[in-house]
Amino acid sequence: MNQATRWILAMSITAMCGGVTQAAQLRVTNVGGAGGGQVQFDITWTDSWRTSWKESDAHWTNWDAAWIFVKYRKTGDAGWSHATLSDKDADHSPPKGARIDVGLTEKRGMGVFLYRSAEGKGAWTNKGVKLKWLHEDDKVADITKVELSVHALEMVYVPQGGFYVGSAGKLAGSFTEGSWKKGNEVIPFKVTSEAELEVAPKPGCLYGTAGPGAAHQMGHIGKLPAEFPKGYGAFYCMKYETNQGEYAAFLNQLTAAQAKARYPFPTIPPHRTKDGSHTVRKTSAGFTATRPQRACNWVSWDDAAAYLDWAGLRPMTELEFEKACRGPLKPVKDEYAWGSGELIEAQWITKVDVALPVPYPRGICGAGGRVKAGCTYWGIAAMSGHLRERTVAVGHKEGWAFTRLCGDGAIAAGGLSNVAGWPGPGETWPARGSYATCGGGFRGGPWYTDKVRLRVSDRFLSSCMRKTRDSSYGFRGVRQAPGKARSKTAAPSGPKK
Ligand SMILES: [Ca+2]
Ligand SMILES: [Ca+2]
Repeated sequence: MNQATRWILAMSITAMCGGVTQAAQLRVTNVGGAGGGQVQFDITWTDSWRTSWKESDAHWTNWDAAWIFVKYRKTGDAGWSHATLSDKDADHSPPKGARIDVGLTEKRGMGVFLYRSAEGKGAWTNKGVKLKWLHEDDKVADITKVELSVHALEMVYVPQGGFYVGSAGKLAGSFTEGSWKKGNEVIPFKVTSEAELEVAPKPGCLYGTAGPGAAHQMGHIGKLPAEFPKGYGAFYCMKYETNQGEYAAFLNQLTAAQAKARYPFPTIPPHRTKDGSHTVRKTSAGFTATRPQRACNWVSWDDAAAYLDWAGLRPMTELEFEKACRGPLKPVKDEYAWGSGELIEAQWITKVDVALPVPYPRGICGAGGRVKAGCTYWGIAAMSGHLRERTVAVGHKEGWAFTRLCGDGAIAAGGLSNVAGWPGPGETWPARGSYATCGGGFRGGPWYTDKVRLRVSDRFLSSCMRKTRDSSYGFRGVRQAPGKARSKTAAPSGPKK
């Protein structure tokens, strides 16, 4: 392990909040069809929470949730299909102490968020969850005659509210307020709504410190549309990078042609597989991962986009990335996702298997706990370091076509995502050296690089992407929160003066 590797976060083995480090795990069991077209199952995961706290005269509430979606296969189908769930929250049956909000893509129920209705933390089990499947809409007459599969991903609620982008320090292409002049310190810009936002080197506008042409450029000036997710509105962000077990489950439910296009292993150069970091393999029993909890590397943009479309999620924007890391706090010089400029002890994904970090938000752990666990203000793990995050670029015009449209659960026959406005596919990007300047990019840095690349506001490679796969490339998804995602008793989350 070289010096650079040591800095980088990844999976901190440090126990936090006095707890015992353990493998964070989510399990769905006892899946079956119930009466009335309902899909029933049990779900449990460790280190769940819901909490409220006060900061800078504002009250905040956040929680973690499972994003749950259902796939089915009829006899003779080549691949699995996405089940259309009822678009009405009340049609679903959460156990006592839980809430369910439906996530829609256009008007179709793609999945649900299941989360705590009251404050608490620790292991959380829900038995007998029932989701209403509109199976007749999917042309399934009898749900007991099809195979059912329930998927669940851990996510974290990032509440509505203003936040800053850009921070002081030596960064590549930080965002800045538009009155910034070259040679001066970055001026953090506050995002205060989802409305159209002017990007220009003028006072009151959003801009960046790298001009056109750079891999971390602000290559386009004009009005960033209202539909482009700015991070102000509430959204859910995956707690961890997509893991290898989740990716194998995805491959197993595609058609043979789709799976072939999305299976990384055959494309990994033999000398790069020696580290054993990527463990998804095709076997006689289907795709399996011998290290299912390990974050999924060796994925291209096209792989990530296809997974997110299939799961009913979407990529995050650069602005959402900074909100998910920093929360409502003022930027700190040289800060990492854990809210300080100090480096933390790290483990290297490809060399050791360690327990996933136990992330809790600021309201539970305080500032010191965040640093120890390497998690963001809201309790999201591994945003700085570990595998690179993928974001939709503010700095390139192609990214501006992105709306909040999420995946619809189905990908194209050839294995690509097919959601209007998403960057890519990679084959459409022009070659520019070994990187293409395009509407997608990287944030948060990988485990092995210069520590500067891990900083929240560093935009190195934020406006360009390699088309290929690499050991440091991972991804995670987000989804805007359904409108009613809030407490029954507390005020709506977000700043309350
Ligand atoms: Ca990361
Ligand atoms: Ca699709």
